[in-house]
Amino acid sequence: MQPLQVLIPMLSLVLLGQTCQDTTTAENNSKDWWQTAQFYQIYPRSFMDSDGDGIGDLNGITSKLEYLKDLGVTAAWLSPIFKSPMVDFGYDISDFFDIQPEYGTLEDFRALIKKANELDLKIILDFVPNHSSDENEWFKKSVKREKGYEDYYVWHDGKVNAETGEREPPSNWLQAFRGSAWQWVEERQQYYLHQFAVQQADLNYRNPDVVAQMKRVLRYWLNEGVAGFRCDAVPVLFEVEMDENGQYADEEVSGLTDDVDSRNYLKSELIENRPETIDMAYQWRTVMDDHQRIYGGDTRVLLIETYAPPAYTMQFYGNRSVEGAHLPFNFNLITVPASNGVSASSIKTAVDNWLLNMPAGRTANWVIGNHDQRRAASRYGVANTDAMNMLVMIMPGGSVTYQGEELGMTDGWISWEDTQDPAACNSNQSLYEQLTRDPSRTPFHWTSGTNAGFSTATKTWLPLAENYKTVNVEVESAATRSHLKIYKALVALRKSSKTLQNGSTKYAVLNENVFVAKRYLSGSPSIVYVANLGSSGTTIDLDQFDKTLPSHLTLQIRSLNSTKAEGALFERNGLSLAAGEALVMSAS
Ligand SMILES: *[C@@H]1O[C@H](CO)[C@@H](O)[C@H](O)[C@H]1NC(C)=O
Ligand SMILES: *[C@@H]1O[C@H](CO)[C@@H](O)[C@H](O)[C@H]1NC(C)=O
Ligand SMILES: *[C@@H]1O[C@H](CO)[C@@H](O)[C@H](O)[C@H]1NC(C)=O
Ligand SMILES: *[C@@H]1O[C@H](CO)[C@@H](O)[C@H](O)[C@H]1NC(C)=O
Ligand SMILES: *[C@@H]1O[C@H](CO)[C@@H](O)[C@H](O)[C@H]1NC(C)=O
Ligand SMILES: CC(=O)N[C@H]1CO[C@H](CO)[C@@H](O)[C@@H]1O
Ligand SMILES: [Ca+2]
Ligand SMILES: [Ca+2]
Repeated sequence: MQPLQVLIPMLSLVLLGQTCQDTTTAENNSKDWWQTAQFYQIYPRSFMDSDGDGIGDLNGITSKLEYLKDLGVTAAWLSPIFKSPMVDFGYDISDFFDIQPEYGTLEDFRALIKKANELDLKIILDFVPNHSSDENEWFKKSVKREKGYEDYYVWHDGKVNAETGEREPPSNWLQAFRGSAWQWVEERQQYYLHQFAVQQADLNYRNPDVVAQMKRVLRYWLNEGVAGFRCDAVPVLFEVEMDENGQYADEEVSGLTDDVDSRNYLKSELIENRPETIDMAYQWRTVMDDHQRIYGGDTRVLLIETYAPPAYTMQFYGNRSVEGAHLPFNFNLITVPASNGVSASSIKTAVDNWLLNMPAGRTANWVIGNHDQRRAASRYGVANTDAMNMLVMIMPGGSVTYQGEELGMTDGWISWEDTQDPAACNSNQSLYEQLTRDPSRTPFHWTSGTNAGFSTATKTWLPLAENYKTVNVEVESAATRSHLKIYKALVALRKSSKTLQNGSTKYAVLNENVFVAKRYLSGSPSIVYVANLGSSGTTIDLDQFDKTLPSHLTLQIRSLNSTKAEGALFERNGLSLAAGEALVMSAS
């Protein structure tokens, strides 16, 4: 009996592996919703304030869902809305099963889901698995070593310095917001680990109770009707295990900076990108799939936040026998060197980094901004706003918009006195502007009126960006041409073009400033994208890119300052492009 029992599971594992491999290599052109989706990130604190306290909230979001519908968005993902002392603006959760009171109630959340369902919009929540707030009940119980909670967090006695006899942290590890990753707790007489702020204690994923508890969190919100999760800071989930003496090894010095408080001062090999983390993502995928199998409905998605190297990031997709995240976020366009401008070759490198490393049969995705980065228009240059929005929309797979990118919103300027972000507050007045994430978190611009129509309060939680009177939904909707109208045209094209949904992709750098891409599908018109990212005009011959293109291309969508006419035909050779001009053309 014994050998047979062992054999059967092994056999089915092998068969399962083969079946999955066939599916991924087979030509499968019918796409699931998330594979061509337009995702839109809402930063709830700054989207819409319904009750005049200067802080965005759930009812505010609900009141603006029609705007998202009108944009053509498929799914909105909300940055954390859970109960939180707001040390890291919701990324420090004190109750994973409840809503932050200043954002609303569970009833408000249900109303939001109901309205979204009516509009056929999907809602995705932010899952913050790595840590909880130090005000979470779990943490309080763990401090007291209450039964069942003793090992909920990563606790350690620390080391005794042989020379001074004084107690020191267990290792030299640094937190993301400057300083040691270890914090002493007098009551428990131990240190706890925090990869982010002191108030964000790392959960202990080597404890099966923690793993089970966090799956409960996922199921709880799936039961409330969400379409999936975007998982925060996943690569830091697991740290290296203790050695045989019960000690944690030190990270080596990286040589990247001489600022000993900065995370970059050390390598992050022991505290990031561990293999155990990948498997946890696979387990969460099973939670998503099980939920759909039991309750029916559309695929529940798992999106993963990772800034890791491709060899690590790509593993999140799954392997031959196990499915992983639907989409590990592609941050390559975010991490390209860009400061009020960007080069065509770095765009190509970013695209290569994803498409050349992505396993066969997986779905790509494109992200140009989020609440941790300077705004896209500020980084790539205002003149390249449309070029970048076009790029994320014409490339294959899912595309992600951070609120305001559709308007070309730029960074707000925040004084040291008004600074809110812990990443900046933990530094000083001369350093904070390099570290702050506040400029991309300023309130959304709805109108030219008071507080850009975001709030009726006398003071909003962060000041508004100065240009809100000209860069806003009201003005851009009324204008004949605007970033907003171009964005909408792009979404509409994505939805109607078989080529953009199902086609293959080819791309190149034509000269130092021009990036060009083609999407093609047999029986359907090809789509050609050209962008002059430079600060002077140029003329290109598309022959150098693709000799199979027809001699003339039809202009479909042009960047704001382009003087060409939509619907007009352009010769593929001798095509002139002004500085910042970007075009989407079709070729039948
Ligand atoms: C093709 O992909 C879709 C969406 O992922 C899936 O529902 C369908 O079962 C797949 N078809 C085949 C033949 O594999
Ligand atoms: C796929 O991942 C699972 C779970 O982490 C692992 O057990 C298995 O060995 C992996 N298989 C392959 C082929 O890499
Ligand atoms: C369009 O041109 C105007 C006038 O030259 C300039 O101020 C503006 O920044 C340009 N906008 C874009 C998006 O290139
Ligand atoms: C701010 O911090 C940096 C780095 O720790 C230091 O060099 C600088 O002198 C500080 N400036 C002020 C005004 O405290
Ligand atoms: C993609 O191709 C498949 C199979 O040819 C087809 O069923 C599907 O409708 C196509 N999708 C679009 C958006 O055209
Ligand atoms: C892009 C993003 O969501 N970044 C978050 C990563 O996680 C830390 C800690 O939870 C947050 O501070 C960031 O905002
Ligand atoms: Ca409010
Ligand atoms: Ca961790």
